[in-house]
Amino acid sequence: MATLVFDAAVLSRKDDIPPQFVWPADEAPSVHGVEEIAVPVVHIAGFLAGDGAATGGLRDLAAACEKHGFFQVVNHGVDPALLAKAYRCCDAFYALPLAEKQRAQRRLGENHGYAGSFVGRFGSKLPWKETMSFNCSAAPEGARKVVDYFVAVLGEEYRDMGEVWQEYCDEMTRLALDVTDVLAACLGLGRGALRGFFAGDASLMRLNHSPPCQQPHLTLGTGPHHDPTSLTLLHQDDVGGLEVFTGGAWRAVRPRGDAFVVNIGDTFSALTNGRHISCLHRAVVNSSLARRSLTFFLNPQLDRPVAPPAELLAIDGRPRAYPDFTWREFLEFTQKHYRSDWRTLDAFAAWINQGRKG
Ligand SMILES: *[C@@H]1O[C@H](CO)[C@@H](O)[C@H](O)[C@H]1NC(C)=O
Ligand SMILES: *[C@@H]1O[C@H](CO)[C@@H](O)[C@H](O)[C@H]1NC(C)=O
Ligand SMILES: O=C(O)CCC(=O)C(=O)O
Repeated sequence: MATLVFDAAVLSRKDDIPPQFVWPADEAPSVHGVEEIAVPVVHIAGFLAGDGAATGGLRDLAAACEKHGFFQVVNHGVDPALLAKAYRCCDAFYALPLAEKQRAQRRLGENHGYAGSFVGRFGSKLPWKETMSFNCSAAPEGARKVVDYFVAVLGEEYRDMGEVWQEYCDEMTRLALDVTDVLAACLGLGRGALRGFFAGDASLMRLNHSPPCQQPHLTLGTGPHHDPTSLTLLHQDDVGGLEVFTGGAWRAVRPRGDAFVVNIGDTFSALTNGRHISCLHRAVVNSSLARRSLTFFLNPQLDRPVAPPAELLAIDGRPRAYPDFTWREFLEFTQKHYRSDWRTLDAFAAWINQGRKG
């Protein structure tokens, strides 16, 4: 298979983008732009303090989770200085010469490392971006995981960068678990009802960088997909570009510096017996500005059975929507059998129900 190397500095100046990056007309972004989506904004600190105004918004939030699974969180307690530091580290990493970034090269079948050359990806429609991904976990043995990873793959000079991402990931896990409390309330469960499910989490952090693109309407920074993961906390820079497919149309999520965009992933949807929805989303690119987004994916421990809490099934009264599975199995399924699209969870459930063959 031919290796195409994603060299941001070269590609961003090309008047005609290589054909591998050209998406079919029915998937390419509209030249006219799209309408914005108004998603609920949850005040995390207020909710945790039991503030009536914050908890009053839960009805809108529950409705959004049952319709498309996207919302934003503010008053989330993440220090703006940490976020600024994270973007500086993101820029510093992507500004490195290609060969330096490739020292962290992500290998086929792995979920961590630098990906800029898209060897072995499903399909030929390549996203206009480079990514750097790494594991993180709030489990005691995960406390130094991020720093250790940066030092191990890139060297001692990257310890400070690793420290920033360690701190950022620690904050993301804290915030993601706070968000599970809000979602538990939406589901009629007690506070903390979903936290235990994520003990010993196998979470993932990904830094996305889409350089400027001279033909932004032919390509996508991130193709349409569902997140197979549990909860995604995304911060996009002020260039914007994140879009959600809901009500039969793509809609843009306007960037908001003080907010994280949260979306429900397939695994969380299964945990709620299908009550909360995982929705198709993508990102478009810009002709004059590089676009960056920082995505944190909360995942349970690899071998913990994903099954709705008994209390939820009792409230819900509906039969089980999905068979029991583990995150390890689902992750492997998305890596080996099936790219993440809108049918992944159903295809996976069918594969389990047919005896996990193939
Ligand atoms: C990262 O986590 C995945 C599972 O979530 C695991 O398969 C992989 O080996 C881990 N990699 C590192 C470098 O810790
Ligand atoms: C690029 O970003 C700027 C600033 O956010 C915006 O005004 C412009 O419309 C964007 N262009 C494209 C092609 O997305
Ligand atoms: O490019 C983006 O900001 C979207 C990222 C995303 O959806 C993902 O990494 O799953």
